[in-house]
Amino acid sequence: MRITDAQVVVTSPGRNFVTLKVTTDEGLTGLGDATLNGRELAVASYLSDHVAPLLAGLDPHRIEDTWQYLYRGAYWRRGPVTMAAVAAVDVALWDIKAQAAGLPLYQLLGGACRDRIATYGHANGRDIPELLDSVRARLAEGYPAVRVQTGVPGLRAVYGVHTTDGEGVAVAHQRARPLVEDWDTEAYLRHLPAVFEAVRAEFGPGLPLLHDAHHRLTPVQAARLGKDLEPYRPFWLEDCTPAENQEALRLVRRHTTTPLAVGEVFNTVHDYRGLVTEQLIDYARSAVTHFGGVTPLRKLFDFAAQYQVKAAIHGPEDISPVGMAAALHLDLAVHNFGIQEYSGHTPLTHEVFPHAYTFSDGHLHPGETPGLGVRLDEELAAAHPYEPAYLPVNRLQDGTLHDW
Ligand code: GCO
Ligand code: MG
Repeated sequence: MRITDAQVVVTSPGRNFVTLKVTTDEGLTGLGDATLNGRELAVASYLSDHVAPLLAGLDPHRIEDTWQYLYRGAYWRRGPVTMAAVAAVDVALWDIKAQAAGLPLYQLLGGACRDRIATYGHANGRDIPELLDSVRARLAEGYPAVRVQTGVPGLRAVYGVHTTDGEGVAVAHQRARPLVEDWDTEAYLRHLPAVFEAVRAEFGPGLPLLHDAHHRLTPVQAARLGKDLEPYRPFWLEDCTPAENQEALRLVRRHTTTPLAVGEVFNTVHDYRGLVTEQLIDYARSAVTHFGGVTPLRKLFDFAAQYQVKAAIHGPEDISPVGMAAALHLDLAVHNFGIQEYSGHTPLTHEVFPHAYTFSDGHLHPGETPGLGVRLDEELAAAHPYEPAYLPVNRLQDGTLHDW
């Protein structure tokens, strides 16, 4: 079998997604997700200008070799644009291989290690009562675990809360320029334990509760937060410090037994090396889409397993159903599975990407369709073309730019 063509499709059924479609001379086509939120066209160009011309004529079965060819062969390694592009090729080739074998992808990864995939959903509220309502809504949808994010008194906007333009329209992801949010770390640190206290008082000790600090704290602030949350037994504290500095987590770890999760902005195993071998984290949260594909993420999870670090694949709405399906096949097949983030997609997105995976009773399953089990409705995709959109930025109250 030979690759005959590779096309990039950028579509915006509510938000932008970048999809690679690889075609073979035997009529099989494979899909890969290359969505990099807010920088989509850079990856689309990387793929169509620099990668697609190299793929024609290659044997799609040679996944590892093609991965090395694109990673080592570019000379310029790592980085989110490169690794999202490499990921799309890797996933599309796994899709083709599994279709050729007539098996769902998870079977080629060693087969199922569990019957279904436990998820966590997002509960957001401008204040505590609104957050409690949101938790109730997630529980009614069946989610077995919930991430809790809430507004901080005195701040206009807080990460995790839908921001509106005053007329009730969500604008955070649909602006020609980034929305500017505001932030005050001390106010946040004072408020969050009360949020956990209220959620525990309402829902009891058994509900797994997660929280995302979104890279906003210094190591000593993160250590204090970890300690302050200990009485409420969080499932994890996510991205407590900016992700580039692995050493920061050493200080955090020394002071708290609150479990730590990182990785959504990591691209390779090298970002994790010290964190895993020193056992500074409990969950590795990279997405298939931003980590170079199924091939390297599987290697990371097998490495992490030796240190009892668990897999918790990043699954926000900016991972397309193609990237989500790839995550689910891996989730089913790795032994050290922790939890899967799942916020779902708009109904239109589900139509653009018809898929075999299912969500019921708070659990996902990739389905039994050969390959990834996702297709692309190209006509519908074309009817919803790219729209410029950025993630928000964050400023302190004196105007200093802060991590978002
Ligand atoms: C999460 C995330 C996301 C990111 C988003 C950026 O834990 O799901 O932090 O919501 O902000 O993926 O594009
Ligand atoms: Mg996060």
